[in-house]
Amino acid sequence: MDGNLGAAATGIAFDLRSSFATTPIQISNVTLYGDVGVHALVASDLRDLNVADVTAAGLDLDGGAHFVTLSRIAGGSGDGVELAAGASLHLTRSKIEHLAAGRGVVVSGDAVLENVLIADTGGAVDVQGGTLTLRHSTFADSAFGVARAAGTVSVAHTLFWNNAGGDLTGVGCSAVSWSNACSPDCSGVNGNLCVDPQFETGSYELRANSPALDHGPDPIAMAGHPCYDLPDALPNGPRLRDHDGDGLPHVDIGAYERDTILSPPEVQDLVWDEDRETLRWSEQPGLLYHAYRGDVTALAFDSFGVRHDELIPGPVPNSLRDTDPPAAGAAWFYLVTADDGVREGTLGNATCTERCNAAACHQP
Ligand SMILES: [Ca+2]
Ligand SMILES: [Ca+2]
Repeated sequence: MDGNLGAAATGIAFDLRSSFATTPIQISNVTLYGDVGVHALVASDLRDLNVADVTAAGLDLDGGAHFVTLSRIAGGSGDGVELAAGASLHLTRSKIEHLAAGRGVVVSGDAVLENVLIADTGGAVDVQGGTLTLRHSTFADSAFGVARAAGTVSVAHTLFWNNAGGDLTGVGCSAVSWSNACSPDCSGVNGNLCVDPQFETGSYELRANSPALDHGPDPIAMAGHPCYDLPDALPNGPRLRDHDGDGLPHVDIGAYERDTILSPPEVQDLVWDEDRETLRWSEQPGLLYHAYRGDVTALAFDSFGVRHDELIPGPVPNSLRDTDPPAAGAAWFYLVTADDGVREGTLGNATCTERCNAAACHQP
């Protein structure tokens, strides 16, 4: 189903039952109202849902495996998501907010939440059993952050702030890493912080001076996963971006990665001449350029070839010329960076991540 309005003034908008128990029922690009948005006894794949003003539960997941992405649950008096024992949920790149008294997610099954914002609710996640794996999320301005009565909880790269009844209840700081939690104060444990995250006005994105920016483990260990952050301004922003300009694309704490454009910026408009030996780009006054070359099979976010500045002839700073062909059947890649004399600019984006440009990353 795609592109519909399920408006049930009372009752369930979509009630999913199937004899193909493990084949997920797909619903996308739908706005739902009612007592319950989706009730599912079987597997589902739910994308681009807007679940508004429900009175019982936005998603009532009683059985099966569920994948939910790019969705928003907001308003109403019910819970956002209820996950029963025996069911599983992967909720990613989604928002649950402005629930009058309802909890964001109630977990009795096995849940993975990643790149999720839960704010202004009667409690972000209530763990009554099963497992909760929480990564790269922001939980703020709710009655509580994570409250565990039973089950297992692990938390990483998650930003808690201003949750009235505490950020973590029944969860020790030893189960939390690279996160921001102040109640209890988890700073000093597993790379955690307790700081004012400095949200932008009217959103939960991080300001340029936020101490939660670039606060994560070695980006090489992250391997570019998850790929994207929670989309607001930018639909598919890489999860790993370098904010402080040290060449290392450390992940930011929380659901949003800040899109910082450092100076000098990425080199633009690269195009080959007809001679197939000369590569040109747009020149900015006052900048120097560096060229990197390597075998195309070795190109990765932390492997960007060897610097070959001799390919850039001095009088023409906005082109390189390479008369050294690769071996038969092989191919070179080229990367070009700008340099203003203070710092070298970005190597651009690889899959899911900005390319690492620091000595620690360079693995030619
Ligand atoms: Ca970053
Ligand atoms: Ca950095």
